[in-house]
Amino acid sequence: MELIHFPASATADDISAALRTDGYAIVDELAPSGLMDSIADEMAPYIETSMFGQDSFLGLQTKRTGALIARSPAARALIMNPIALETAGIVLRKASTFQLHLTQIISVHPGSPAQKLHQDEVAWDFFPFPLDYDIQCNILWALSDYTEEMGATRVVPKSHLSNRKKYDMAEAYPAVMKRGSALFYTGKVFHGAGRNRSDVVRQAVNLTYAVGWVRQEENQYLSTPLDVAKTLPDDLLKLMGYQLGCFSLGYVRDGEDPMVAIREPAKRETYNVGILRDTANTTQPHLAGFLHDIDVRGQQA
Ligand SMILES: O=C(O)CCC(=O)C(=O)O
Ligand SMILES: [Fe+2]
Repeated sequence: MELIHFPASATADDISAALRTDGYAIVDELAPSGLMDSIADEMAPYIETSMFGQDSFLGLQTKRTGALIARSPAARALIMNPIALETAGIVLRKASTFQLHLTQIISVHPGSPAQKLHQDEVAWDFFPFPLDYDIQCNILWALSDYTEEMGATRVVPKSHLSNRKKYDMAEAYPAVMKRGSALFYTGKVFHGAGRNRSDVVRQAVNLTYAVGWVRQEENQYLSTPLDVAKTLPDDLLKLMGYQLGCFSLGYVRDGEDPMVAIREPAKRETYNVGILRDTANTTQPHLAGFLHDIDVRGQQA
């Protein structure tokens, strides 16, 4: 069996529909190769000095290199890829906000055995999230080509649809793809790095988005020093978590939006449930119900 591929012209609707039915989608050569070159160049010294994993799950012969926003200006463009963001917005639409969960280059060295098949959402304390609520939308962007011999990530199609917790490697298929291609997958689908039986390093840029009400796996506030954060555009800062989740999550000072840590606003405001109105009216009846009898200063109910 071959995994399903989409051309780079695929829409976020196409990709999110595949995530719903199959739990994954491969989009061929979605990122320009020049952008992948820049990320590889900027990250090379950090990859060089990164540590190998300390357990066989993370990979004794696999390096993980993070803090891409601080270390690689080019990676910021990949994080803000419009199709990636639009897809994450659809997959995570049941939450009032979504955010960047982690940035990480995964380098699977020759000789590395296959990684145990797993669901990425176990990161949240193995909490059994409902099958119909997506917590995260993941992307592995191929930084090297991705062949089966090199340890292409293996995916178990449709494994996000059931509560079954164990799959055989024979049920997982390799996401063979060219450099710059993107493997999208949900937090529920079983997958794992393949065995690298080649003599080259298999590399991917793992960028994950998650709903705004969970703890981020990579601490975005400490990974990007404040003086670097102050040079970043608002849309990237919001994605990193410099925005209120739901209506009060992540506030600073006197109930204020965390963006005040970056730039002093023209007008000071406290958190308020009014910011839910946009999302509540569309996809979230439970929020609309909560809001209907609440007055917000300066806003019509
Ligand atoms: O590197 C890969 O192919 C997948 C890695 C992975 O699934 C993980 O570390 O959670
Ligand atoms: Fe994973």
